[in-house]
Amino acid sequence: MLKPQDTNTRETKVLDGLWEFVADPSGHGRSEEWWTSPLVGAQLMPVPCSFNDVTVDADLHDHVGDVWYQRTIFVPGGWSGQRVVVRVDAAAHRALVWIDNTLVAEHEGGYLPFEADVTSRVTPGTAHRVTIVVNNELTWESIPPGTVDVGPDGSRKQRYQHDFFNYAGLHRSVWLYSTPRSHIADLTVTTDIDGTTGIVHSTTTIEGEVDDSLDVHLVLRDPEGNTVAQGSATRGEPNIFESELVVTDARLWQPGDGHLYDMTVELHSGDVIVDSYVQTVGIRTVEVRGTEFLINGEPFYFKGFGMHEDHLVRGKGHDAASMVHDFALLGWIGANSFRTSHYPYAEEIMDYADRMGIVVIDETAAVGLNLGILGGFLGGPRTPTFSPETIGDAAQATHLQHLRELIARDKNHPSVVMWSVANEPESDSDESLEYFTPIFDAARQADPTRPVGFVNVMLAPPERCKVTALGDVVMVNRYYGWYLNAGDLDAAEVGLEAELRKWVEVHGKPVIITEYGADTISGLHDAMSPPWSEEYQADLLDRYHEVFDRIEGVIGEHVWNFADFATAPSLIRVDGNKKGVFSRDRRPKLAAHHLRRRWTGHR
Ligand code: GCB
Repeated sequence: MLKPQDTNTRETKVLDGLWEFVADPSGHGRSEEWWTSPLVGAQLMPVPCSFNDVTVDADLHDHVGDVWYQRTIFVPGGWSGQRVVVRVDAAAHRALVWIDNTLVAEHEGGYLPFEADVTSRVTPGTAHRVTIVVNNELTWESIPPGTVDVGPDGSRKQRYQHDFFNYAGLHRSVWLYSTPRSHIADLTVTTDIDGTTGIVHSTTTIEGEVDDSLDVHLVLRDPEGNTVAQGSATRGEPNIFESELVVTDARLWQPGDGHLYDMTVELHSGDVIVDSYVQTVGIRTVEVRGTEFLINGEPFYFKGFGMHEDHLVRGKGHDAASMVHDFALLGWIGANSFRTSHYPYAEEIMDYADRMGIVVIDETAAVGLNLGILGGFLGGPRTPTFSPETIGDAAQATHLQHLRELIARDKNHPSVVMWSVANEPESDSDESLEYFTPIFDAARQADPTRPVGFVNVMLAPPERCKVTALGDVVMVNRYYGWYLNAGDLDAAEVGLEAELRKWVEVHGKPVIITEYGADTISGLHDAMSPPWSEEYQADLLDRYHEVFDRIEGVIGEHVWNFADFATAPSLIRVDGNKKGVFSRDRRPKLAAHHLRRRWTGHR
């Protein structure tokens, strides 16, 4: 799905700002058809933003169910004759959209965009009412999963297995945009390198009135605006055009050097430009060979973090200032990569990663597919995860749809070097293998160019994990020295080293430690380095690094987490998860300085 943009044939209108908003705790809105008139008793709510922390209303903070957003939009008169589209970048976790009294879109999944062609529903030059109902319930059919407990008084509580707060609302921009009726509907770009030559393959899909007069012309320009390659595409099927542009002496997209070309794709009918779209292109290759992860044929070592979209007040609402600041901190500390733990991040973040030369492991929202974690760590019986009563066919269908939508959105980002299909699911049972086989197949079918993996949990060690065999890379989260051997870094070091060696030996694939870390209270210092102190976090990371450096086959380290983040209330979470190397307001803890020394050589 193409991101909206302004070109000589397209126009966008971002609908961010304050919307009318009401929570619907009794769930009457749908039967009372609240979209048919102005919302009663509404307050103003910022978009994009999670609704949970903006006010000081505890009921709204913990609200489970529907919330309603509404505003008036004005469709520019100049859009007459154009195709008009409404697009929602993210509505957590599902939404319905009405223009005036007509339902125009419906979407499941909180982290990916959806849109609707509303040309026949709007009149350019007039105002219309847009109403969006957003529902935040997590169930056995949603990704991520969860359950809703209903109390005797009808009150509802959301339960979930994952360790971050279930923020909800319109987390990213809402757009109205125009395209020509016959338009470029999709683009898929893949790149190859042959010596110093870059090859850019692209597939352009068009929709609308598809007649024989149409053809597609492409021009690739460097950042200075010089044309480096151009050509016409070959028509395969009536609505699909293929092209290959060859760039001599190509400057590659590389980690640390986000060199991007602009590819202007024009749909022509004779001399008339029917539609145009500008796609950024980074020329690079990705390959797994033995225990190496190669970018442009060179071994790459991942240094960075698992992150979260998480900020004070805004929750998961996207904000450009915070994004630029977080990337500045990634640069300061010497990180070259991150994982979009545990869901797809805003498209603006992916664009910025392309531009900054930051490598991304792009993860689905499949987190918490594991009902055995608590029992497993406490040594008790483990509840099976994959069953008809819990995570079964319905969740798998949601997962597959979400994965395909993620790849459709992010396939053209050079920064994305791998798909992570899930975080810490149950992975040592036959049922887990059965569940994940079609998921890996779907990822490879949707994108044959990138490695695929999933993130393994400590309860499924190398000899027992059945799902790792499906992936190209081993990704493991390990908490020796925290959930195991707390306070004993000598024992932690021994356990970690033995296990990592086993992963390399048993699977013979590159190993990335996608999580390791310790909860740490900013400002808690102690000469004896006990758990929760800044010294302990720094010491633990240093110990892990000594182990990583001894093992060939370990090709990456992503500390958990970049910054402290909000979670559901729990006795092991004091004001959220404190494993950040930066506090929630982005101040470095002692460990940040250790990492900076390791990753940049800075003294
Ligand atoms: C994990 C999870 C992550 C948690 C982290 C922790 O393994 O993947 O979501 O936040 O552990 O801090 O417990």
